[in-house]
Order: sequence, then C-alpha cells, then structure tokens
Amino acid sequence: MTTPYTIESAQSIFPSTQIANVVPDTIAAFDQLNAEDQLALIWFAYTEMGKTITVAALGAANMILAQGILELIKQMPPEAQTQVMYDLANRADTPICRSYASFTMNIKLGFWYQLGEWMEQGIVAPIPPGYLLSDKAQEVLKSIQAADAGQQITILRNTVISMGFDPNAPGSYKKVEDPIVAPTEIASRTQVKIEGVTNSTVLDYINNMNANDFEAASNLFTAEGALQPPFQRPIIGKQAILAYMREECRDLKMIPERGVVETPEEGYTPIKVTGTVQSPWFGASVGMNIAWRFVLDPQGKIFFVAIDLLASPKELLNLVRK
Ligand code: ECH
Repeated sequence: MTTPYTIESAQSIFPSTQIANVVPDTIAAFDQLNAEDQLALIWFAYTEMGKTITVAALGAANMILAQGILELIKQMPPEAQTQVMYDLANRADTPICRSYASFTMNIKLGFWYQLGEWMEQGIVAPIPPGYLLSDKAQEVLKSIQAADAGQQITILRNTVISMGFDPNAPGSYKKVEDPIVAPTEIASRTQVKIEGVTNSTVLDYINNMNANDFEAASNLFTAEGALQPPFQRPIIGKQAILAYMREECRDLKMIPERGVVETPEEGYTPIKVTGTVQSPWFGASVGMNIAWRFVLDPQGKIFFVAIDLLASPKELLNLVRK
C-alpha cells in the first residue's frame, strides 16, 4: 500500500514555520573557538542570565554516577582542574572525558552546575577574573545575549551535551540509564485544552508527556513512527522513542495553546500546535516557544512529530498551512 508521506517528506509539513536558527548558527560559531574562550564565554553567558536553577532537577538526575569524578576534580590542584575543563571542551580522549560522554543529558548538566557552584566558591579553579574574550568570542556572546531566554538555555545545553569524548556514534542512546520514573497517578494528571484542536491523539500525547507516562506516550506512535526533537534528526521506531523519552523528557511541562488540523490526505492528517514548554531546570522562569508538527496515520497513530524551537513569540500565531 502506498502512503502519502515518508518520514522525510513529513519533515517539511507546515513549511512556513520559522525556527530559531540562532541556535545552530551560534553553536557553529562557538565550535570554532578555543577551549579557553569557550569556557569563559559559557561562564559569562550563564552568570549573566541570572536565572536560578531549580535544584529539584539535580535530585532527579542520577548524580551518583558523576559524584566520583566531581570529588576527584575537587581534590586536584587548580591547574589540573583547569586542564580537565579544557579537555572536556576539546573533546580530548581521556578517562574523564569518556565517562562524561557516557552521562545522560541531565547528569552532564548537573555535573557542570556543581562545578559552577564550586568555581564561584573558589573550590574549583575559576575563569581568571578579567579574562578577555577574543573578538570572535565576543561576537558569539553578543548573539547569545540577543536571543530569548528559551533560545539561550538551548544554546547552553547544546554546548554542554557535545563536550567530552564519545567513542560511540553521536546521538546513540545506549547510555548509562536513569532510573525509570513513575508516572503521575491518573487522578492527579492535568488535562490540556488546545484552541482549534480536539484530536484525542494529540491531547493524549501532551497529557501523557506531562504525566511522565512514556509507555503510554510512545504507544501513540506507529511501530515505525518518528519523533524529531529541535535541531536533531528524527528518532525512528517506538522503542527508540521510548528510550529517548525516558532519558530526556522527564518532568517537562508542556503548555500547548492553539493549533490547526488539516484536511486528511489518504487518511493521513497533518496537525500543527504551538505553545510553550518548561524544563525541570528552570521551571516557569523560562518558557520555550515551540511548535509540534504532527502527521497522524489513518488509525490516528502518530506517524511523525517534529518539535521546533520557534524564532520568535510571533510564530506562536503562525498556523499557516503552506
Ligand atoms: C560554567 C562555566 C564553564 C562551562 C560550563 C558551565 C556550566 C553551565 C551550565 C549550564 C546549564 C544549562 C541548562 C540548560 C537546560 C536547558 C533545557 C532545555 C530544555 C528543552 C526542552 C524542550 C523539550 C521539547 C520536547 C517536546 C516533546 O513533545 C518531545 C520531546 C522534546 C558556567 C560552570 C558548561 C550549568 C541546565 C533547553 C524544548 C515538547 C523534544 C524533549
């Protein structure tokens, strides 16, 4: 049987959606900088943001795995501490860089959060006071400053994720596993309302994600369905999607606002929804403007969904089909 969509063609539904290109552009420029500049730049960007991290997010990450290495770094002389940080930024092949690469996203973020605290307290070598960024690094810092808060934390997160030395294929999800989180009890779950969308698959998807019920959320996909996170390639297949959700989707708060349902083509229905999402790290203090672009199959299963980080809040109102 022929279907009107392939995963590739589904990627370009709702083509007028404007995504935050500042994120990949800034990351590409950041990657060109030397390690010293990279670390100092992150330090300036992070401290300037002045957004407090919700320490609950740290508790949820399985920090035991990083604790040994953090203690090791704490005991080192300052020059060695600085060297470890340079190695991480340079993706050098060292034992610490290999361990770091095996951490889940949340442990990597928790690891740097801890080092940042210690740098501030003088327990770990700080960025030298008065450090002067190169002209190129200044430019990168400026583009981060010009981005909105959701874009800024995405840039920060992406710099952290790519540090260390990963001997496996990038983006492989056979990491050290986080403990599986128990879904919210049925009685305490929230039910979203989306202006313009009453489709039950879409509502179930959001409600299950908000309840950390990743079994149920991944079961809404077709066996070979795909989920495409912002600036990433699609993750294909129900099992891979479940593994991804367990690692990266814990305690997200999705607040969809409005959407549009297109007329089905051979039973396949494109649906676009816009709204915000909050991460456990920054809670309600940073709402990321996003779009979900779904393609549902004739049985109402998710054949494809792309999540886009939007270029501007104005994009929240863009429900144009073509
Ligand atoms: C210091 C200086 C030296 C170097 C470093 C430092 C420390 C940096 C630190 C940075 C911490 C950054 C953090 C960033 C957190 C970002 C979280 C984001 C979350 C986005 C989630 C989204 C979810 C979307 C999705 C939806 C779905 O429907 C499907 C799944 C999914 C300063 C020491 C390094 C400490 C904590 C951006 C958009 C809606 C795709 C997940």
